[in-house]
Amino acid sequence: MNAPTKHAKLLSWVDEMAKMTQPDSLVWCDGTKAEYDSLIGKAVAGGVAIRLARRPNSFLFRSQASDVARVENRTFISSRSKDDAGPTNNWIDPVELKATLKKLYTGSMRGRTMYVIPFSMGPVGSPIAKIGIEITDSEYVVTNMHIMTRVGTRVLEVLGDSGEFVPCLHSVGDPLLSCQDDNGLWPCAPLDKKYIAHFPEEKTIWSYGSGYGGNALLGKKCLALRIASVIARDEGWMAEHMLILKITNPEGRVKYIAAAFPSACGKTNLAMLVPTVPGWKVETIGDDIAWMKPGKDGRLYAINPEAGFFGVAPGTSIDSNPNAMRSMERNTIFTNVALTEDGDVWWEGIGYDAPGTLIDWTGKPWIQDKANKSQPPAANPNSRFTAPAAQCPSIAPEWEDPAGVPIDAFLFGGRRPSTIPLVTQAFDWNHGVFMGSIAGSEITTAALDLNVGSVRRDPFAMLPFCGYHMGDYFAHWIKMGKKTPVSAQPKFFFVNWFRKTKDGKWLWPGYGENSRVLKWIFERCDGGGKSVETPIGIMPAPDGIDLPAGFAADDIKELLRVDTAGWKAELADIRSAHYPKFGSRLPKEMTEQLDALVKRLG
Ligand code: SAT
Ligand code: MN
Repeated sequence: MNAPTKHAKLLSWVDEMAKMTQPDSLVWCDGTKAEYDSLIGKAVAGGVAIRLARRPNSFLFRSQASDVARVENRTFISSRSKDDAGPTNNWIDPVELKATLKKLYTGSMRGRTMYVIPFSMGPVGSPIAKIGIEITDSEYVVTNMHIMTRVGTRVLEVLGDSGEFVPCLHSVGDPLLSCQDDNGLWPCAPLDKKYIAHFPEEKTIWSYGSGYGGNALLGKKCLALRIASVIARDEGWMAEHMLILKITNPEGRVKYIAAAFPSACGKTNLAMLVPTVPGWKVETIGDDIAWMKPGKDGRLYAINPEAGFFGVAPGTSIDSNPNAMRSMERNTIFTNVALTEDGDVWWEGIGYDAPGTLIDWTGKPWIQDKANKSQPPAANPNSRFTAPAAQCPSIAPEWEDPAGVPIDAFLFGGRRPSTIPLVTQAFDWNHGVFMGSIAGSEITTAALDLNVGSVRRDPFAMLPFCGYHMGDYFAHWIKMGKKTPVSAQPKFFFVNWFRKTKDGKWLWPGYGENSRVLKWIFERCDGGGKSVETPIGIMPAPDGIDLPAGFAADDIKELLRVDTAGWKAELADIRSAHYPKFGSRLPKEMTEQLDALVKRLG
């Protein structure tokens, strides 16, 4: 096939990668529906995908047990100096890692087709968007990239003959040596052969051995967060692990909120929230990633670089997230969910019992046994739906505006059964950066070397996604604040939907009721909102939150209480265990914030 571009650097890179990986054939992806249909057809013929009778143009893939999630311990930031990767990333010397990987890639595409996917992160041609080219030997990757990014000829047009692109090499690391096709088995390499490698100085990604999610759809975490965070640092903008939502009050005034939470805190639910406060409206711009650049007016303008949702299926139901459920009614790829007898999907927490005998995510018959608490789940806990964002009923009309939307507020949070109140506003930008830097979730199940009750810090929810030293990343946040005029700065809020009573009951209902907290945040951004100043920040006055009918006065009191003893323990932990990790690269502003807060607490 003739290459649809004259871009010399691109052509020579593709040629070099083809010589190394030795595919049977090479296809330049055009992003058309015909291409999608033919590649899905190939996956169905090879037995790795199943067409779902009950959902138009939707398919189910089942992976292998070694390939069901991002592999953080096989993910590397391979900067020239180890110090530049920082204490929170795995590092291997780039020369050594490339040599290891070149051996693995040699011949790794034999028997397969090499697809070259030109894709845009962000609306094609937007001044905030970036172009990537992913080379892959996986039809699953191409079809998912069709949904998650903007793929095809339009992208090559914008790239022209000499435009910049991020080269993203991907191989499942499973050449077809003797069989014609995958014969029903998801292709991948064993865990110790998987590498998700980033070369920040070269702005290049090499991924080997996994076909799943963020390991393989390289536009998402690899480009849009790890590599983009490096580019953003160098160019003076921000690549963040944040949802973006639009909130409109009953008078029709609008605010845009960007929010970062560690995994399993309901980011997709918040992005698609259905408010319970009458007259208020929430719409979705994005559910996972925000790229923000200062505009001429000094404000930060954000785009969602993605075009789809790669959402966790279990727990998603008409009650918890009706907009997500409606987004995946058609044109959706499901991965590792269970299959019903009549050709639909099912998962734990979908809101109704399993209808009849299912085929579970491992391909075996599965009959629900509610009495058996240790029954393995039918859907893998990290099973996913890949759905076009445009299908989301709550998508905002301006979600693809190339100029982006101006951000009014940043939210940080985590799962914190204790200490952290429902909502606190930072006094200023640096106090907000401090809040972001200490975010995290409490450990609720004993894992690895972590104790139940201790906090697993996940600064800015970027721990696995920052492509450089996290101390420098904090410094970049501080620098962005200095660049942004105070009047144009978003306000910062720390939120916690997950407070519990001493006997383990949720204090806050969450889901749509979170709109009550968003309302107060909106009012604060608008110069109102009944509030009180406390040592830890600005908090709602006792009657500041518009509460659900019958909400217990004691409960809201507890949710808005400043737990001085809890905070003191928290700050001691930050001082002794969290901040020292960043060594001399921890900006002094962070310790200043810590010292000031200790002093205010008395
Ligand atoms: O697999 S992804 O990285 O795309 C999603 C996630 O794990 O957060
Ligand atoms: Mn994410």
